[in-house]
Amino acid sequence: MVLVIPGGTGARNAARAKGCRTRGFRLERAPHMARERTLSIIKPDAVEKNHTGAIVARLEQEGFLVCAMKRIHLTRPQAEGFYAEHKGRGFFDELCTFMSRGPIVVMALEREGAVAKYREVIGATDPAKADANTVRKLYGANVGENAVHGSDKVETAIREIGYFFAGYEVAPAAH
Ligand code: RTP
Ligand code: MG
Repeated sequence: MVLVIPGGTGARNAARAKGCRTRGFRLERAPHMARERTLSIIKPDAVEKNHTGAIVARLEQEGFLVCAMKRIHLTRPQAEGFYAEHKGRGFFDELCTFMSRGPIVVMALEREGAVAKYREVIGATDPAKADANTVRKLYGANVGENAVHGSDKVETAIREIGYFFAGYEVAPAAH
């Protein structure tokens, strides 16, 4: 049987000191979660409603570092380029019209397991199906106007951050 005690030797010794049984168990370090980046967009609907500050505050509370941020107004070709993977789908035209109708706020966010954690915090694409207290449940109107975008994979995040930011514009955590 495997008993995972996070934190390695120090935590393991502390667990033994507290009288935790260790005989018969194999003690292992918890898997390390990598520090990642993800791209966040506060979409035109949420920017129009002045939800930018509340959404950024929520993301910081969830442990994300905002390492790049800017407010921009996409042209329609820029919106089409960003969402090129959806070209040919029924909602593509509507999506690009929506994303270019007003200013957006784009951010590169950093934390451990950023891509999955961010998607957990924003909730399902359709706000009606999103869990309570997720960003889309709180601020989204419908499946199209759903307040925020998030990268779906680490590789996608790298491409999406590069779509909006030059390398020098992304400031990682000071160590
Ligand atoms: P996003 O890329 O914006 O973070 O959203 P997502 O991964 O949750 O959803 P995705 O399938 O990638 O769709 C991209 C965006 O297209 C709009 N959409 N409209 N009318 C519709 O059925 C429909 N489906 C998707 C949404 O704005 C969605 O976030
Ligand atoms: Mg997506």
